[in-house]
Amino acid sequence: MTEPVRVAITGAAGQISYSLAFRIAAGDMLGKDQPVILQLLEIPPAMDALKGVVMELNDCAFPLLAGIEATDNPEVAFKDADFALLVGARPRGPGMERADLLQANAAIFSVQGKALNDHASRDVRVLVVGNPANTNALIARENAPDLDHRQFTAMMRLDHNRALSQLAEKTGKSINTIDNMVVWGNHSATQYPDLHQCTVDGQPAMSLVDQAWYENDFIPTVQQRGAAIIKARGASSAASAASAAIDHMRDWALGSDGWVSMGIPSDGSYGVEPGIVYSYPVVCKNGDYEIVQDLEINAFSRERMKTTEDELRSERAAVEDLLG
Ligand code: NAX
Repeated sequence: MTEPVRVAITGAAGQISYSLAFRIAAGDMLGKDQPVILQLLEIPPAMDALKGVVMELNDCAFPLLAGIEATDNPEVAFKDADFALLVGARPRGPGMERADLLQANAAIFSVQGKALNDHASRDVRVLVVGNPANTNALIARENAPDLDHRQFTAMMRLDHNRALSQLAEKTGKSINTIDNMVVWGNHSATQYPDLHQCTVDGQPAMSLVDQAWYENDFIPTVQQRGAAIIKARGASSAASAASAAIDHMRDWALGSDGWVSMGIPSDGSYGVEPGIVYSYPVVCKNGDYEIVQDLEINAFSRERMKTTEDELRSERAAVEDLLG
């Protein structure tokens, strides 16, 4: 019998987790022969709701679910965790400025970074979903000096999957004919979904669409997709966000089928400021990820990659005092 792995999820009574926890317990993230122990973190006012989630998880009688811990203490939630999905975050309240939001989340993610540093498995893989995801990942990592920076990543996979879906729809081809999709930068409206490297059925994507559609339709649709879903559903993306989180962790642990986009600590590749958590095209194998190097970047792409980098630099500047 394979030993269970420990998967911590924060914001476990929230709407993303209501899909995420169940799919992980069903084996969608780590495979149908890998038992999991879920370690669920919430804040005290949400502990009753979390009890309900635990009751439902039990009622699914998942064969792979080897245990559940529900707690409001990060040190308990992250104890020996092999995977940590940091979903819980402070939402923007009425009248809250962007800087206030960054600060409120910085307070949460610095505590969680310390708890991961002191209690998680030394090989823990961390995915930050809670917004502003890239900068929250930076804060958590700066508060975890005993772990490697590369263990802290931010979720760009939903943006990547949205880009795949828009292109598949436009070209009338299925998702699995598309290769080399890239989303650069920040999980925000400045992100840059780039089709210049992308192919559909082996043909360059840019030869199949016109520049006007690319600039005026594709890029803004992907950038604004979160807002469009809130408008339509009256609530933000949840099942698709959970699915993207599962894709991200599965590929990181088990290997990707080609290129995927991940928010990772910049090593200066493509001239991006080192240290900020920037989305790059990566290939995952042997439990690790590597940036796809030596891509040709034209002036159009360079300008957009810089805009999203500048936003991440300014986010970092706004939380400088909490960086460990
Ligand atoms: P919900 O508000 O439904 O759930 C968040 C949960 O987190 C709540 O139950 C809350 O009690 C809990 N929480 C707050 N502070 C906490 C703390 N310090 N420790 C533990 N739990 C805490 O939000 P949901 O729709 O699930 O979204 C969660 C986060 O994901 C938000 O920040 C959202 O902006 C972000 N998203 C990020 C995406 C990405 O691609 N990176 C896409 C989807 C989503 O918008």
